[in-house]
Amino acid sequence: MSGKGAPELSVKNCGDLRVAVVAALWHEKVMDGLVDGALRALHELGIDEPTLLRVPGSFELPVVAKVLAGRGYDAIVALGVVIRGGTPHFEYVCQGVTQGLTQVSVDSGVPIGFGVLTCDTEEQALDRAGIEGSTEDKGHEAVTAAVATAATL
Ligand code: DLZ
Repeated sequence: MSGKGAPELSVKNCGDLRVAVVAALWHEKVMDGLVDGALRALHELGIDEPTLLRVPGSFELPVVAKVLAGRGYDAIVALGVVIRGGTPHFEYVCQGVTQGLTQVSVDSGVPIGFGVLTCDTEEQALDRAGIEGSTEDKGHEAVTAAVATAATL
């Protein structure tokens, strides 16, 4: 299951890459799907001992990604789910996590797979979570993109 419009990436000889996954805790059912998809993708790539860290919310993903980028990982995968509520908080969290992860990746030179869902409803998020009935598997996609990028460096 790959996402609509997402390329099929062929990634080889990457079993020795050091990969860390950092995942937020908000929206447990969706997050469980994203984390499962990410770990499945890593297993398929022969990366069987990834680091998995959990953070309270998506806003905390960039700071942990920054510390991990300084610890010699070849690729990092950031997973989170932000669902629009009735306040501007959604925009602030989405902007913070997106800009934060971009800055960490570009400044450190460590690829970061962007597996942060920003959705209007939980239904949209579940459709991308890689669980039964989903049409997309964004945790899996984020790992493949990060590892494919690391393999080119
Ligand atoms: C506060 C908040 C809200 C309203 N919504 C979400 C969300 O949908 N997804 C998510 O991952 N985190 C959310 N948070 C928590 C923030 O990311 C952050 O953890 C808190 O503001 C504390 O810094």
